[in-house]
Amino acid sequence: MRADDLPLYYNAVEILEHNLAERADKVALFSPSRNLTFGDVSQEANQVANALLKLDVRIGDVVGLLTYDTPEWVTCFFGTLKIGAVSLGLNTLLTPGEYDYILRDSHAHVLIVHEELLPKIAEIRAGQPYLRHVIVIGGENEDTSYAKWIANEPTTCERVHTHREDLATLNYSSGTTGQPKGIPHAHKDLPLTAQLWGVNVLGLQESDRTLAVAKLFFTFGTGGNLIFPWYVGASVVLYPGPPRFITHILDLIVQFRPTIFYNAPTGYAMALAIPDLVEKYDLSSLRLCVSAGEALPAPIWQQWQARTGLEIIDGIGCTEIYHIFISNRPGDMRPGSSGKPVKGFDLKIIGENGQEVRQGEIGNLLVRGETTASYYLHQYQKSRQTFQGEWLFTGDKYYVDEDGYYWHAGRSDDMIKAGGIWVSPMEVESTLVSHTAVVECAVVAKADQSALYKPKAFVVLKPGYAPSAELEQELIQYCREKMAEYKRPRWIEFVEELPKTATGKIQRFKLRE
Ligand code: 3UK
Repeated sequence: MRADDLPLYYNAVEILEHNLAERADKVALFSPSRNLTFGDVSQEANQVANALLKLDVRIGDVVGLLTYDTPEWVTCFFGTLKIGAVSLGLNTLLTPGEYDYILRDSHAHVLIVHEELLPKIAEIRAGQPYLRHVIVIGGENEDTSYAKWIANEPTTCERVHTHREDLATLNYSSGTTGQPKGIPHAHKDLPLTAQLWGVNVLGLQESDRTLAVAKLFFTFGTGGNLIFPWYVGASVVLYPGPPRFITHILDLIVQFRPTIFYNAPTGYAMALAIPDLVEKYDLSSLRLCVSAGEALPAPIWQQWQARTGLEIIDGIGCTEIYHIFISNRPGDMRPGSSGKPVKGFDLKIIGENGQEVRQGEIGNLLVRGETTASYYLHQYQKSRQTFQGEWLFTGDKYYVDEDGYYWHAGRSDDMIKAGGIWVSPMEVESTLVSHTAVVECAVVAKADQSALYKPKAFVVLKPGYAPSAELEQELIQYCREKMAEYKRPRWIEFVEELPKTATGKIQRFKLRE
């Protein structure tokens, strides 16, 4: 399938509404709070659409969505798309300062926020130049509550016939330096990735039921646990809690019996740490597992297979391309590798001279495919470095083995993926140096006992402070409080000085060794 195969005027709300007459009564969405049929979701999404129209939201306007993976995430998402507005899926783990930046940068007019996350917005609300309305999910007694907001809206709404290249979604992704970058995707990208990976690689069918630990605000989650299953009329199970509550997640598998399970490598390692995993949890509903976000080490693949009898499909995707473009596939796997190119995407691996490397050599991975975003919002320079004509510079190092499998070989920048989510070493460093005991520091990725990478800090102390286990714990705790928890360093090594270039730049590669 190519973008040209879609109608010129195509709205991705079609993914929810196609074939609705036949499947109106099928459960589309299972969740701990409530289950909704396709008919229910469509009606509630229409109510959201009508309520947004009343707030004067029009085609191209941005609607922010900051909530856990609850049914409202889904109704607000499709309600936004239906009227041609752009759904900004916000990471629930950010700081008020980050929300402040993103809300300004995206020009969101409306923000729909879960009541538990509202305090982080309340702090920065007053200074927002574009944000006109805040709707609160929960908070039943307030005037701005979601329930009241949609209560009297009609359950039908006319679809805005967007161009297939009109923007549908916006996600922010962090880089080594500076603020996170807004990555806009068009309506066409959603059905395209659904077909190219969801159907062609995963073999999704109407009878499937998916469950993802990866959140809906992350395109790994939106694609895997919403767009792709609904594209074929399959159902989804939503898990609103944090990825570390592995036993809750396993309980959900037992309760809702999904056939496909998405997680990051850390999630599989956590489940494997449960001694009586398969005795305690009935995983027999599952036919496939998926891992992405960071490389899945072969030992985790093998242990999972040995213990559960299930194969994990590891595939690499990125927000710029929306989803997975190199993937293992059922019946064709090489544990430890990312698999082979997904049909519909072209790949090249180039050396420092810009020429393609020979088979087996490591180089920079570039990808070409029709689901790729065109630019980073308000980031002309960064866009030109990453979106190189038809090719996307991924920032990943790769090599290909003699059988054509692609192997991840690190990043070309200093970025760390921990638990499948980005950690910028600079951010952790600036947090650490704000502590009174620290002169300077450098943060790099270090492999833990499961061969998964986590931040490690090398710290130079101020005169008068001596290295100690207590100070190490204090610094880690300090980072926990100042940043999202997953960004904290897991180890701290106190050093006399940091390796630097003649110009004073920290040589992180030396510390990685
Ligand atoms: C790294 C991987 C090795 C890699 C994502 C699936 O992770 C996703 O998107 P992000 O924009 O990050 C992209 C970067 O993450 N990475 C992701 N998957 C793998 N490295 N093996 C993997 N399997 O550095 C890549 O450039 O946060 C993943 C689907 C949608 C996504 N957005």
